Amino acid sequence: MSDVNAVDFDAKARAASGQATESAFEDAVLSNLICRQARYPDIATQQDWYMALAYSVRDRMLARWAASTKVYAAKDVKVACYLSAEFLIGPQLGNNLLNLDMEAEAREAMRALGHDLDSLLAIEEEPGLGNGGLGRLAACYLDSLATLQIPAIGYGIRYEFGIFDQEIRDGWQVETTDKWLQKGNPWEIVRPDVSFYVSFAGHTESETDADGRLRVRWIPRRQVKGVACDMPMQGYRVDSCNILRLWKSEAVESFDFQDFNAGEYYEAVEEKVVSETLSKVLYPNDEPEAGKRLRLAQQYFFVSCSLQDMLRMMDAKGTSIDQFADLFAAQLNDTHPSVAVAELMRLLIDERLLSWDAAWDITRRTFAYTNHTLLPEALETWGLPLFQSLLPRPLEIIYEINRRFLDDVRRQYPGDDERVKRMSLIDETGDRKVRMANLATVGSHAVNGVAALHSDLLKQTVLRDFAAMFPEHFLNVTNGVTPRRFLMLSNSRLARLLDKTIGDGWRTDLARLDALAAHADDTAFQDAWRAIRRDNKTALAARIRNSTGIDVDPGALFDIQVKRIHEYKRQHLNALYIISLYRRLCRNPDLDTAPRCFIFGGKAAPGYAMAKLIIRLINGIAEVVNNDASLKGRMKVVFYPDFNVKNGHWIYPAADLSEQISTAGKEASGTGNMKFMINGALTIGTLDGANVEIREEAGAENFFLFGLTAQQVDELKRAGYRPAEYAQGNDELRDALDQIAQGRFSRGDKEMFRPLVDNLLQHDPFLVLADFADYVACQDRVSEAWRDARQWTRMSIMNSARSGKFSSDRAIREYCERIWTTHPVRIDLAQS
Ligand code: 26Q
Repeated sequence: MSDVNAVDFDAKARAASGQATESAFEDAVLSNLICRQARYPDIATQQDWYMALAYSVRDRMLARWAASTKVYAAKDVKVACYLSAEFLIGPQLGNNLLNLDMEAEAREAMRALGHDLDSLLAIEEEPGLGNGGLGRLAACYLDSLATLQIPAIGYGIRYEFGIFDQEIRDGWQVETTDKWLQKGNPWEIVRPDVSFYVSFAGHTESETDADGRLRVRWIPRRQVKGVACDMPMQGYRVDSCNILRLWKSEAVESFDFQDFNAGEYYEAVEEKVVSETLSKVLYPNDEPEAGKRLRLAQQYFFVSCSLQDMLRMMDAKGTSIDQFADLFAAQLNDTHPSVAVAELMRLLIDERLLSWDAAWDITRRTFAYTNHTLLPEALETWGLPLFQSLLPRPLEIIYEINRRFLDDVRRQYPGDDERVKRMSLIDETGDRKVRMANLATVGSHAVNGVAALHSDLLKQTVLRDFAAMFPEHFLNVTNGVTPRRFLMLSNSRLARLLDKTIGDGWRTDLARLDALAAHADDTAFQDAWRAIRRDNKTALAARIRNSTGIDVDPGALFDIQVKRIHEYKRQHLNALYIISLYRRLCRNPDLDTAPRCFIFGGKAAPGYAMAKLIIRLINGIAEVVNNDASLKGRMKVVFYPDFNVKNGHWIYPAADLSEQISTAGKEASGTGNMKFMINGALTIGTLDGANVEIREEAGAENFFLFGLTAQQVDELKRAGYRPAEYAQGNDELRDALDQIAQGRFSRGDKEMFRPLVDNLLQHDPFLVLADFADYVACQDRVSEAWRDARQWTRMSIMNSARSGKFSSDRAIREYCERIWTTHPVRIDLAQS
C-alpha cells in the first residue's frame, strides 16, 4: 500500500522524529503529524496524534475514492443520490479502520509510536448532524452503499452546530452547543472549486424569448454560495469509497470594496454574516414555528446545490439532459428535501430550456420518496406567505404542478371535489400552506414506508388518495442498520465468537447468522456468549459510574430504553412500571425478584416541555430508588446523559432487554430495536413499526409482546377513550400516579409533575394508561424468564441468529433493485 502523500515525507519525518520506524503506516502518521499538523513528536498532544492518525487513514481512503470516482465518471454508470437534511454518521476513525481492515496495523503502528489506539479513538468528537433515527438511517445506508459497491453520493448540510449536547442538572435536561468542529475535522475535504449559487426572495418576470417561448426570470433579492465539503465513506473490505457531500453556505464574493461607501460596506458584511448563518445550526425536531424561515432556506439551499452538482456531473460525462434520470436516482429522505421536485423542474425549464412535459418526465423518473412518519402533526407544511417571499419561482412551479395534477385527479374522479381538496399540494382549509408530502408523492415514481406495518398504514391514512390513484408507486422497504458499526465495531468480542462459530461470511451477509441457531442449546457456546455479554455489561457499568456516579450490578437484568424522548415512545410508561415495581418492593421487602437495572438515554427537543418533564421524572425516580438501602441493590435507575452514536456503542451490546413500547401505529419503524436485537437483547414491545417483523423473525417465543394493536388503538380512540377509568380500575397504576402527584419523586414538590399526571388522567393521547396493565404483566413474564439463565441465553442467541433481515445491506439491495435500478460497480485499486 503506498500512501500517495506520505512517500515524499517519510525520510523527513524519520529524521525529524529521530526514530527508526517499522512500517509504512507509521511513516505516514509521522509525516502527517509533522507536515500537516506542524507538530513534532516530543510536543504532540493526544489530539495531535489523533489527527495525524486520522489523516493517514483518510489518505488511504482517498486513494480508493479516486479509483472509485474515475470509474463512476463513465456514461453508463448510474449514481444513487441520497438527499437528507440529516446524517448522523457517528465517530469515524474506528469505523474507517474497520472497513479498511487495518485496525491491527494501526494499533501496532501507534503502539510503536508510544500511543494507545483505544485512547485515541475515545477522544474523537462525533459529527452530530442529525436528530435521531432518520439521520442515523441515512448514515447506515451510506455504509451499505459503499460496501455493496453501489456508486452513491450522500447530499446534505454541513451544520456548524449539530444536535445539542445534553447535560443533566438537578435532574433536568440542559442543552449546550455542540462544538464538533472546534478542533477541526480531519475527515473533511473542502472543495472551493465545487460551489454553486442559490437564489432567495425577490420576484419573477416573464418575457418571450427569440423563439417565441415564454420564459420566466427569477430576480432574486439575495444569493448564497454553497461550497462542497466531502467526507469519504469507505466500504467494508472493498475498494469502493463514496462520498458524503455536505454544503456549507458562504457569502457570494461579488462585491467590490472599492465601489462601496462606508454604509454599503457594513451592509455587505452584514449580508455575508446572514449568508453564513444558513448552514450554522441543525434544527431539533418538534421545534415550534419560530425560526422556520431559516429551516426552509436550509432545505432549498442544500437541495439546489445538490441538483446543480448532479447537472454538473452530467455535463462532465458529456451526456445529454434527457439521460438525467438514467444517470441519477435521487431519494428524498422524508419531505425535508422535497422542494427538490420544484427545483429540478426550475433548473430544467428555466436554465436548460426544456419543455414542461419533458422536464416533468425527467423529474418523476429521478425522484423517489421515503416517508418516516404517520403523526399528522409531524407532516411538513409551509405557509404560503413565507414560501412566496423566500422562494417565489419554486412556488410558481409548485402551483403549475398542482394545476396539472388536479386536472388529472378531476379527470379520474369526476365531481369528487373533496378528493381534489385532500390531494391538492396546497392546503386551503385554514391559513394556506404547501403540503410537502403531497409534493414529494406527486413528484416521485416510488413512495415507500420504512416497515411493513407503516407502509400499510401509510396507504390507509395520510397517503390514501395517492395510493388509490397510483397503487403501483407504493412499496415497503423495511429499515436496516449496519452490522459493521453496530456489531463488529461496538461488540468486537461477540463478532469474533461468531467468526469462530459459524465462519465470517455473516460479515457481508447477515442472514448467515441463522447458522447460530444450531448452537443455541450448546452449553459451551452459551457460556462463551454469556461471558461476553457480562463483559459488555461491566464495561457499561464503568461508564455509568463515570458519568452519573451510580453503581450498577453487571449481574442485574439490564433493561434499556434509549431513543429520543417523546410521548409516543412512552418512556413514561416504563417509568410508571418502575414505580410500581419499587412500591411492590417497599410493601414486601423480601420479595424474590430478579435484580434489574433500568437504563434510559435520549434527548428531548429543547422546546418540548412534556418530554423534558419526563426526563425530570426519570431522574426523580432514580434519586429515590438508588438511595433506598432497603432495596439491597435489587433495583437501580439510570438516566445516561447525552445519548448519541458514540454512547450507543457501549449501550446496545450490554442490553438484556430492549424497550420498544411505543403506542401501536405511531413509530414508523424504529432502528434501535434492530441494533439491540443483533447484539442479542430480547425485546419487550408493542406491535408497532418494525417490532412486528422483529417478532416474526425471532419467533413469538423469543419476544415479549404486550399492548393494544394499531387497530385497537384506533377503535378505542373512536369509542371515546377515558384514561381516568383505567387508573380507577388498577390499584398499582393509581398508586404510581398518586406517588408522582404527591411529590414523592420531586422532593415533596406537588406542582412539578402536575402537567404530566393531569395530561395522563385527562387526555393520555398515547394510551399509556390503557396499556399499563398488560405492560406490567409482560414485565412479570420477563422477570420470570430471567430466572432461567440458560433459557434466557438461548433466547438471546436466537434473537441474534434471526436478525439477518435487519441489516441495512438487505434494505439497500431492495432500494437498488426496486426503486433506483442501480448496480454494483467493482472498484479495484490495484487496477486503477
Ligand atoms: C422537521 C421540520 C422542522 C424541524 C425539524 C424537523 C424534523 C427533523 C427530524 C422532523 C423529523 C425528524 C426526524 C424524524 C425521525 O427520525 N423519524 C424516524 O425515522 C426512523 C428511520 O426511518 C424511524 O425508524 C423512526 O420510527 C422515525 O421516528
